[in-house]
Amino acid sequence: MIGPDVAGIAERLGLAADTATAIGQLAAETGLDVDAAYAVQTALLQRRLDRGERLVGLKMGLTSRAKMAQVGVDEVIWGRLTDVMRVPDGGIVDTGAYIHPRVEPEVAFLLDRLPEPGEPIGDFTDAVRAVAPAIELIDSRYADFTFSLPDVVADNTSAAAFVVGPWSPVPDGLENLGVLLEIDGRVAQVGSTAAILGDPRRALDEGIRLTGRHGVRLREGWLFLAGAATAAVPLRPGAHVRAVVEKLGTASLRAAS
Ligand code: OOG
Ligand code: MG
Repeated sequence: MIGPDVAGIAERLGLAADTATAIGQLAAETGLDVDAAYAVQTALLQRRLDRGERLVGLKMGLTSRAKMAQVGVDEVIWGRLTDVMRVPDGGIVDTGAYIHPRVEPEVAFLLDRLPEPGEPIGDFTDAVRAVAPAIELIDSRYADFTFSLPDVVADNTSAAAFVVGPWSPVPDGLENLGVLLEIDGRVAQVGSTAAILGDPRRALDEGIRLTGRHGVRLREGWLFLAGAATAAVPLRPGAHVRAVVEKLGTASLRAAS
C-alpha cells in the first residue's frame, strides 16, 4: 500500500507557515496517522535546517488539562524549536507574520547531561541545568485553530515562536508554583505549574519517552518547553504580554501595532 505523501504534506504546512495562510486539515484526507505525522514534522524541520536554521530544543504540548480541553486533543505531543523561532525576552513580534497567533505561559528547562535511552532520570538537577519562565507563541496552520491529533503533530504542534526569561538554578520544588499570563497589565489566565502533568519535571520524563519512540534523543544544551500551564490567549497587535512564574520571575513580549 502506498502511504501518505510525507514530503508533500510537509511542503503544504511549511508554505502555510511561511505565507501565514491557513489551510484545511490534512490527516483525514491523506490517511496520516501519528507515526507518519511525526515523519512530516521531521521533514518540516529539515526544510528549516536546509535554509540555515538550527535545532535548539524541543517543546511539549498538551501536558495540561486546560490545553487539552481548549483544542479537544487529549494526548501529550512534542515538537521542535529552532533558533529563528526564539524572540529575545522583551522583544517584539509582528502578528502579521502569523495566521491566528496565541500566547501561553510555560516553564523552560536548559538541559544538562541526559541519561541513556531507557534509563530513568536519576536526579532532576543532573538532567536540568537551569529553569526559566517562558512564553510560547503558537499558531496552528489549520483554519479555525481546529485539528485532529495527527494534524497537530504534523504541524510541529503549532510551534511558531517563544521567549525565555532569565534562567535560575533549579528550585527545590517546581510542582506548585503560581503562574499568571498578563495582557496589557491585566491578568488573562491564572494557573499553577501543578497543571503541567502534576509537576513540570514529569514533562521531561514524557519528552524522553515519547521522542525515544521516534529515535530522537534530547541533547545537552537544548531548551525544553514543558507545556503551557493554562489555556492560550489570542495575541492582538499592540499587546504587551507577560508570563509570571512564582520563584522564577517573568518573560515578556510585545506585539507590534
Ligand atoms: C497545540 C500545542 C500545545 C502546549 O503548550 O500545550 C502546546 C496547540 O494548542 O495548538 O504548545
Ligand atoms: Mg506550548
